[in-house]
Amino acid sequence: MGKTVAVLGADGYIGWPMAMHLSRLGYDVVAVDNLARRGWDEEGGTYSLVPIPTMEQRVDRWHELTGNTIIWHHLDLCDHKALDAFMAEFVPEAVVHLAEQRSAPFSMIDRDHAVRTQVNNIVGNLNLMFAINERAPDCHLVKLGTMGEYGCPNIDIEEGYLTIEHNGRTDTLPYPKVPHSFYHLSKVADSQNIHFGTRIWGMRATDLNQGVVYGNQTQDTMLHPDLMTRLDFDSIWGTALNRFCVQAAAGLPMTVYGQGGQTRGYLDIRDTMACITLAIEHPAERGQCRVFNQFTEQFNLNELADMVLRARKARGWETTIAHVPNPRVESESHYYNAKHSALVDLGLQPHLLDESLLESMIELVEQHVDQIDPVLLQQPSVNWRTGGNEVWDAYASQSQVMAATDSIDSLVASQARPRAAQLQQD
Ligand code: NAD
Ligand code: USQ
Repeated sequence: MGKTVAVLGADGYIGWPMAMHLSRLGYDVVAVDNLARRGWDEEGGTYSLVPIPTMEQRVDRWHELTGNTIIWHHLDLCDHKALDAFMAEFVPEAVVHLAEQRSAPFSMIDRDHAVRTQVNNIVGNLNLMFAINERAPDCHLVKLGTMGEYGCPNIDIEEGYLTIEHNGRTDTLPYPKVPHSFYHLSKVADSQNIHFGTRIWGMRATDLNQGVVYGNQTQDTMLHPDLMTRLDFDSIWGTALNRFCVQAAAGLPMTVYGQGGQTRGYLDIRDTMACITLAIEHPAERGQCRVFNQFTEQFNLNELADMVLRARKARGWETTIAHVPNPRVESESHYYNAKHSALVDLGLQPHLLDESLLESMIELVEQHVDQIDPVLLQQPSVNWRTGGNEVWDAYASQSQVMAATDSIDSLVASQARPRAAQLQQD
């Protein structure tokens, strides 16, 4: 009998490959999700470029191909009674908590989306902490935070804590945070709550401040098309590198926001699998709130766009870059030096972003190029100062009309589908 690990957010981009990865390693995996993300896609007319089957289909296919069982559990972390019963039933050794609203632009659409993001993320995380404390106090909470919690300070970023000397006295305190969005702020609140939980209850916790993840292929997703994970490319859910690869494939300019000096930490999805596994295999002590910066390389946007341009040029394909007005409020030229040695010290062997990885991303995108909606791809629909714009309004209002005619069950159970393509036909 293996050790039980609950993967929360298992229907998501990281969660599904994570569930398979741990299952292959011999863990008894319980995959949890409330399918909220499929609903948010319906709401905004967005979709995964790579079609993704339902959770039922995914776990069935995984079992058929490997003989391994992933238990699928539909559950909302904001439903504290259901979460409490879940923890009492499974008493997992570790919980990998990925189940949050993860888009910065989504959180900046308007008051409603900021509130929904913070309530979903902060309340879900608090419910989980209480359920762990009451039902499985020895359980190790492995929580996905984000590098964007720190912002871009003009000093080196440490791994979670900073030793400060002030007026002749010295202390080691949580690193000061200047986050990028209401979404990133929700992660800061989670980090504070987790830190407090380790102090008052002796909870074990690892807070993984992750950079931007890229790539779609792991050992397990490549087994069968039904095991693929999602690929977001629109301006709400698609991260810059995904968007650049898809824009280039569609023959459109890559949209670098502003000057393009914005620097972030990045890592391959295979390294995300490895980092989370390392955290589980080397658990935090009771009462310890460990913070690891989870990324392997840092790039600015101009460098990322140049890398895509060069990879395509090697194939003889032309690619252009457009510096568009920045819809976000952020520094476009700044110092950035974030430490990230703790996971390497535990044994992480990074896959760096090279041409072969970019080639595989470009190839994957090429296979689905006919599914691209150019409006969703190209036009930012959220501005940090003014919120959702006319692009957001157009897709969201169409979505409401269509939702009125669809049953909610068919919406969440259906595979992500090109709603935008349907909209264009209307
Ligand atoms: P995703 O949106 O693809 O997946 C998140 C999943 O969580 C979705 O399937 C969603 O339905 C589920 N979920 C949300 N709220 C829930 C709730 N209340 N109860 C149950 N399920 C819920 O996101 P992702 O890219 O896989 O990211 C996973 C985690 O990693 C997030 O916490 C995100 O903030 C963090 N992260 C992601 C990246 C990245 O580049 N993708 C980088 C840093 C940190
Ligand atoms: N950007 C562009 N062009 C685009 C899209 C984005 O220049 O077409 C810029 C943004 O302005 C920003 C940078 O790229 O400066 C990063 O934006 P992003 O959309 O790639 O990623 P971000 O919003 O930071 O969020 C993503 C995930 C989030 C995670 C975060 C890690 O969606 O869940 O927390 O990466 S981090 O950036 O380290 O905080």
